[in-house]
Amino acid sequence: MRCTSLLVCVSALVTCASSAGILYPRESESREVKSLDGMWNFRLSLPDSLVGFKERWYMKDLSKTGPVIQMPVPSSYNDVIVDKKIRDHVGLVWYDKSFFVPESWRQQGYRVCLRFGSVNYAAQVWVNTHLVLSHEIGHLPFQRDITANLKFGRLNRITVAVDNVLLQTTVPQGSLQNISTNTGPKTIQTYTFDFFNYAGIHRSVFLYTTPIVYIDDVDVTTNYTEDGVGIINYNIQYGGSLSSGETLNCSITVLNNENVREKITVITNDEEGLSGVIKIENAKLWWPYLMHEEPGYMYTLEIRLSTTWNVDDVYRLPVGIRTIKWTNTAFLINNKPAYLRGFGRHEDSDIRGKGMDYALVTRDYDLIKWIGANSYRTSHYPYAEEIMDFADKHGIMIVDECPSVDTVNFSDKLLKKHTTSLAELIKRDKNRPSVIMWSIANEPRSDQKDADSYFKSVAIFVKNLDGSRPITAAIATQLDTDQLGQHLDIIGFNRYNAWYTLPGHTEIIKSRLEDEAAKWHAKHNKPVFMTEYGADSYAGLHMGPSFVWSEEYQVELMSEHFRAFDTLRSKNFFIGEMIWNFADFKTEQTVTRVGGNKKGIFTRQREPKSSAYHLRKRYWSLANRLD
Ligand code: GCB
Repeated sequence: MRCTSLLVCVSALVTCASSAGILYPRESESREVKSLDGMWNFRLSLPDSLVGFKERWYMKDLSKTGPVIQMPVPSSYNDVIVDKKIRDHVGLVWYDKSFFVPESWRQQGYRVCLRFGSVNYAAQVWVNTHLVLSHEIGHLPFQRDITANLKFGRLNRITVAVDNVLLQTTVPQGSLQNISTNTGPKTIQTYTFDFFNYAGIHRSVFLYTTPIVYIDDVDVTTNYTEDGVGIINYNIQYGGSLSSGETLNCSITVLNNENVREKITVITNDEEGLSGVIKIENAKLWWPYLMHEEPGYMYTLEIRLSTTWNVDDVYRLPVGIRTIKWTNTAFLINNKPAYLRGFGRHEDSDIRGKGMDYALVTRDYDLIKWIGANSYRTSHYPYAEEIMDFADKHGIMIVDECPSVDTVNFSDKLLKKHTTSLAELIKRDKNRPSVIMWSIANEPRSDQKDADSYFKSVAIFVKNLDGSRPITAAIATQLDTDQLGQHLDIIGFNRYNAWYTLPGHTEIIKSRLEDEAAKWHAKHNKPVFMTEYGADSYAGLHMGPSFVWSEEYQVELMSEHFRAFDTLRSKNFFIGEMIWNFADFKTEQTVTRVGGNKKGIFTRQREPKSSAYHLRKRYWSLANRLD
């Protein structure tokens, strides 16, 4: 076998979800956080994909192995650089960077962790020539205590190998194809999903410190009583070992968002006691945007872990108090039925690709609120934790999706990785009030042999990890052959009437859509929402009478969907509409796309098309509010 990828050749080193926590690094009295973002050395692994391993590039400065360029982190290397060779590279690339670790960290007895928010798709990481981390499945964080590998008071080197190859056993799936070219044989990556295979170090890289005995993870669920008492159930796991005779104290303080103490609970010397219940009189609930005058209300759980001989550890976790329930016709938040007005989205913008960027996220949330939406699906993979923080704070409900997209050829190996991606996602996002559902897949071939048992296993797996939220998926398979819907709590379906089916014929939409949604409900007796519909439009293309790809056609197609949605809402099982897509986005090169997918109601530069104004009118009126 010719080795072309990390996945094929060193898969034994790839870690699976571990039982340790993955709390977001936050500074406190006991914790320092140092960012390793900035410019890193970068080079492609050429002439062959494994040359970096053969020549052990992790043993020396990358700049000593050959010519390097400077690459920003976070960003997608295959978007930011204007070099076709880099954009189209299939296989491994290498990054390295020097960083300083203060001597004071050793003096204070800190434990130092290295944490990546996301590297796509697979990564191996060395610190000062020691292999410290391996991770597969992009879009999810991974970390490790690297204290033993550091040189305190000196410069250290971090080296990262990144592999963007997708195979039939990765999540998402892809294939490699060999083609002949003028300069000899070449391997190209192919995949069926409709977004660009951005690669690189996509989110922030942090070093953070903790004391030797530390808060490793926190689980929170919330509720409230009829007389207004908010309930926070918590469970805290600690890491590090206690010496014999050493006792553990944990105190928890809840701060409201004016930083006023609400309630203190103290538990002493009792590991069992790291679970408990906090009650808050006259609690303020977490509400979605436009469902309440103060949406997204967050408390802070201030956790202090003290031991007899070690330094205290302090971690502050944002917490929203809300309940989620679902019946066979409705989805309820704080016991009120909620109707989802939302989008499918992508982490995508020009130049940075999927690189996390606060300015972009701020603009996006501004636009989401401007348009009056209250929700979106993280199609088709988990979004950055920083983006999810905005959702918590602004009251935007999230259908949180794992990276399983267009899944075919169901195998045990794939199932293992698919469930690993969900385990890592749930561990990361379990405490977020904004997360209202887990989406276990987008458009799998759920009519294929084995789809039934495969998705049954996925659904049971998720339910065992979190029974407090419904599971859903975006189904594209036809209703009579689909085998996935039966395993879900809420049915999501994608349909492109008058676009891929009978383009130009918007007159088919209303009756088809009403008929299909009613049948999904009748088949499964579960709530139904539309996870995708839409039309491409090329911003600035106007045609009268309307014609496919014009702004007028996109608006007309939306109007027909709105008419169907209105009828469906009156039938009382239809819980939401999510247009595809929030903004135009980059895809692989294909003749059916003009510079990428243009179904955005905003352009890639976040300028509104005619459809944005049209959707705005609808979403504000659905919220029963004039803006
Ligand atoms: C779909 C996919 C989405 C595509 C969209 C389209 O059904 O779920 O990833 O981008 O169609 O525009 O074709």
